[in-house]
Amino acid sequence: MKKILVLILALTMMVGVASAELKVAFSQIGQESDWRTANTDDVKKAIVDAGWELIYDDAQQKQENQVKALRNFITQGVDYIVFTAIVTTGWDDVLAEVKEAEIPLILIDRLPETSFGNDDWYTCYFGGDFPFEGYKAGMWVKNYFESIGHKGDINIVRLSGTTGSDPQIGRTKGFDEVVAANPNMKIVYDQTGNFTRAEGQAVMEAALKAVPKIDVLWAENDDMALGAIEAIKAAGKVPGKDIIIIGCDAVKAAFEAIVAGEMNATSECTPLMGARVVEVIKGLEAGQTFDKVVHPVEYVYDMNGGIVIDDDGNVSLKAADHINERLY
Ligand code: GZL
Repeated sequence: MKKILVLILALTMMVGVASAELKVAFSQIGQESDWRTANTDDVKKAIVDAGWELIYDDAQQKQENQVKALRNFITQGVDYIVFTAIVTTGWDDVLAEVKEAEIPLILIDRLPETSFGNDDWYTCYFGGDFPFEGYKAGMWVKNYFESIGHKGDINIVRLSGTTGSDPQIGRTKGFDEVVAANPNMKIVYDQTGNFTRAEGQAVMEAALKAVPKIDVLWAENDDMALGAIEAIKAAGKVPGKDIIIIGCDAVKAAFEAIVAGEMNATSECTPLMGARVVEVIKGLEAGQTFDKVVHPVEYVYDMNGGIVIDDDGNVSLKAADHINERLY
């Protein structure tokens, strides 16, 4: 009996030590938005809470810094790499080196593209369905204006995200599908605000000077919408009334603006990816395999709920009913 207890204790200690020795590297884009901060905090906390060693790099919005970080991770001999790519292209060489080093690559948030012709260079991806997020935003605009009996054109200003990033490409594509199907929806001004409040405010200032009549602001993230609201106020207009504003991400600051009447809707994109990262690493350690691409369920939140947002007839949810559960 004593021998069995000693064996169980030894095995427990071995598993414990093995798990603590895992080195998990995380290449993050930067700190450009509330969404990014929530994403960083959630993933870092999950890795540390799992008892693993975290090697973290903040690329400060520069692709070249992410390439350097990935090469450093290889040199350090990490066990896993968690990676979100600031833009979709320009990764072939370094991702080939990661594959060569046989380090499992767990993709979150933004997907990079490669010319490898297969998908065996990464383990799995978890992140928003960006075209669908944009599509739902477009459907919300279409159906909201129908619900208030609007007649005639709907003049839309678009603040797009970081040019060439997966969410910018996807959200623009999805929203444009709705515009193509509804000739009264007109994109009258279209510039990147690079997912930041400051640039969103600056671009909206220019749009207000250039466009005589703006009905809608569609911002591809909430931070740009919140920056634009300051420009709209400075121009003597009432945000949420003179100009209907829909953002993307569904961060708490957007819920607060909607409840305050200064914003009208936001298409959700969850930043909470830490649990999935830990689930995948623990599963891989136990020999499991995973679906290549997994998207979380995501909603649209607005002033009153009830606006149809997709082809299945799903409707928006009232932001005020969900603001207390929003932790970021
Ligand atoms: C989307 C994410 C985007 C957010 C922005 O998954 O990559 O980057 O929508 C963030 O807020 O800057």
